[in-house]
Amino acid sequence: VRVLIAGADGYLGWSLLLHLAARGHVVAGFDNLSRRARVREMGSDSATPIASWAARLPLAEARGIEFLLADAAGSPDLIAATVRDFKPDAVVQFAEIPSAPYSMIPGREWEVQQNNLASTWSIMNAIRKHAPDCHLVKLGTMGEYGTPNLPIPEGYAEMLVVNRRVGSVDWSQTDTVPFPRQPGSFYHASKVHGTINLALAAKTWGLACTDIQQGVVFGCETADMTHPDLLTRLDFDEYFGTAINRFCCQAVIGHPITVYGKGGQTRGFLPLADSMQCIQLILENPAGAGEHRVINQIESTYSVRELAHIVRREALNLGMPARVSHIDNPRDEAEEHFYQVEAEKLRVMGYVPSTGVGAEVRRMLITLAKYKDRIEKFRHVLVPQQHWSGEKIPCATT
Ligand code: USQ
Repeated sequence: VRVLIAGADGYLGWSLLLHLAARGHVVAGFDNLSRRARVREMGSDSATPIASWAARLPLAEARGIEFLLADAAGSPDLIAATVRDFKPDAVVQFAEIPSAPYSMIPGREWEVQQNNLASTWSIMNAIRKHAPDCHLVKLGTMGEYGTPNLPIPEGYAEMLVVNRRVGSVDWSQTDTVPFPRQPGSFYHASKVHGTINLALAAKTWGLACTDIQQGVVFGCETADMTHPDLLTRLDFDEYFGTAINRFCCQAVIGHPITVYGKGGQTRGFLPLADSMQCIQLILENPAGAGEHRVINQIESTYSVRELAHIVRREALNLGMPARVSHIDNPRDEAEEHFYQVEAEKLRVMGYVPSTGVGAEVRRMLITLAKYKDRIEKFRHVLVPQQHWSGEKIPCATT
């Protein structure tokens, strides 16, 4: 498959470039390096010492990967020319700002939505114009659904409206409709807007679209990162770090593991290597023309509290003095709730989970211990301050 990856310098993008190139696919990628800049602006850095863009260029070239500087949101003409010249069979859209807390900073809400909508928009247009048979694989999020008191299907569901009086008639009727999206941040809302645009592009332009509703990814390496120069980034600050990755960095430097509120928040998680395996399967089994295919991409579900204790257990076994601390929840979210997710499509395609969460956490702790000094230097970014109300005050231990 000829694959063009938008957002190729990020956590998932760089990992996917290496993964696909190692498996015989023809790969090109582009990025505007904004993730590097935003993490620096938030006062942090990647825990792993990633190669600079200039140093990544020859590493990519040596693997036959074309690697370009381009801004998906800001340069639609350049994106169109790239699609025209590379003639991809598939484009993977990762070029979005992926942070819920960042999107709740007063004044940044629209920056996130504008970037995320514009980048997908320029890719959809480029495909429509220059590669109408190309498969668009867009990264959405499980957070689009929120935490309804219902099992979450893969995108669409039968809806039964019971006994609604319209005029003088009582109606009870079913239809297949998009499952309700209830995002909990302006970032998650941007992904919902993306889903709506993708569904419409499939329906009206005939684009072949896969909309991945991915859970929280964790892990700091894959089998393709055979040398430290090939490592992908791993963020641990309150904005761009995510639950397990942050917990492991905290454990490595003996900082309390920060469970927000009661910790009953349950989410779908999957290791980085499994995210790569799933996207490869999706690329090798494309959606049909005019199809908006929604896939829930998770390995299994856990509460944040359970995960914190798994990280603590694995860290203690490695002699790290880890402890779990509950702190005020800066977010507006349910802390105890029902959560059941249907995630069958990838299993049908052949997805086999590679490892258990405990084993992957252990591997992460061993790798991250090598970069303890880098994490220690940014200890101040571990306690969250950005509240969903817009206020910025450090969260206290409860
Ligand atoms: N949480 C903690 N302690 C922390 C960090 C997070 O208790 O130190 C809790 C949060 O309150 C939340 C849960 O862990 O309930 C997940 O938070 P997260 O920061 O790991 O993930 P989230 O903000 O939901 O977003 C991340 C990625 C995003 C992706 C999403 C998948 O940043 O790009 O879309 O995971 S999902 O969560 O399924 O929507």
